Amino acid sequence: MSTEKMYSYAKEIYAKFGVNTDKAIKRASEIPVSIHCWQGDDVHGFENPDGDLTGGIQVTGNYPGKARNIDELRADFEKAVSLIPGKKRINLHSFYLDSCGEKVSREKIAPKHFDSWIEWAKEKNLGIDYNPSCFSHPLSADGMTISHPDKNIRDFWIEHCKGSRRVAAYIGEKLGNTVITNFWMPDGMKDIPADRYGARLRMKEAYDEIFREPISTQYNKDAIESKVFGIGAESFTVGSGEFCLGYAAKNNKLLTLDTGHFHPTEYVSDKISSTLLFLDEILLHVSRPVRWDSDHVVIFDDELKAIASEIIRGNFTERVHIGLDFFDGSINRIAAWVIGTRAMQKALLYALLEPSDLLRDFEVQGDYTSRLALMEELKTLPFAAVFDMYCESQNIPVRDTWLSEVKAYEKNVLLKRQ
Ligand code: RNT
Ligand code: ZN
Repeated sequence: MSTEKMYSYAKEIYAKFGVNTDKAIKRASEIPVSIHCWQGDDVHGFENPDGDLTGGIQVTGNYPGKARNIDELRADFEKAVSLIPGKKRINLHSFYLDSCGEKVSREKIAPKHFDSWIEWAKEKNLGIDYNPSCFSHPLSADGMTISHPDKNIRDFWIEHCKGSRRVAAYIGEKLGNTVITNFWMPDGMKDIPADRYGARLRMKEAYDEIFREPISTQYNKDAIESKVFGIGAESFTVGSGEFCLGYAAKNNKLLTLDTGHFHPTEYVSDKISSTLLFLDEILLHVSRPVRWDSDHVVIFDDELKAIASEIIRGNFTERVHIGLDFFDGSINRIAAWVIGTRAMQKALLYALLEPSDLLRDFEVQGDYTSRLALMEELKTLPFAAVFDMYCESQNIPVRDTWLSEVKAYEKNVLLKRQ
């Protein structure tokens, strides 16, 4: 049956619940999703071909064909976004700079190193987001950066972060599109610390210094990301949940909620409504923790649906910035981008197809029977037909037809990279 036929049937069913599927598709297509560049090369960057990934995060797998340079990464990213509906941004780490072969120390990374990214993003109609890279570096080797007890090391990272804000502001101005800069620090300790307060005080003072220079929020907005633990930082992370929430609330920064950065029974979907009472905006790092902060590829699961519903029910699309953060080196990396980002798009559309007012009315009336009954029935409405139409209307492959394109690209491009 054609996509149109299935869609018209679905449209009729959703209309019975007062939901307009055309409008839902249009709204879904307007919500930007920031796709992380680092899925394309296992968080490696272009700084050091032999460098290891450090900072307590890990990529496993050795699937052939990973991008080895800027051109390959861009080509792979272009392939991926051609298979994903909706509005897209690219999220860059500073060690993805274009230094034209020159070695540039992190604290010297400057706006000009992103000129070619800006040109490319304009051409591809992508917004850009940004991150200082405070890991995979000799000066982060003992697990501390901006909270390091050694002032020289601290200052090095503070300089890098200050420079990152300047790069981001430059990109934002050139693109005429605000960049969100995410500050994630790996700082922590494997074993029980003797002075938690001291380390956190150093981190607070470092952030104060990093954010001292006034930069228009028209060009750049700063976000800080908390974390509960990392590999080699199991006993203590300096930038804990309370630290980052407190800092963001007091200093008018965005808080980054990564779905893998909380205890396993805590859910980011539940944190959105609380944090937005005290913060103007937040950034999400949508990931999929499996037993730990494993950064598995995002799938269309219950927590993803719950996150999207919270954003849509509260009408928070201007205040919640959606970024993805997963990395898997054990499967085709382009497929990983497509699977994860299409899952996010599905979740947004799914949430937009919910008759939220009806559910809320049941709740207010205390009719929890109807609330649960309707929530269950909604799960088996013909959602797939609406998602197919969303893809088709944007000239994006419908259902699994994108996979053959990735397989062909693997054969013709990726496997030739050996
Ligand atoms: C690490 C954080 C962080 C990184 C990226 C590469 O646990 O989630 O956001 O994954 O910045
Ligand atoms: Zn993250």
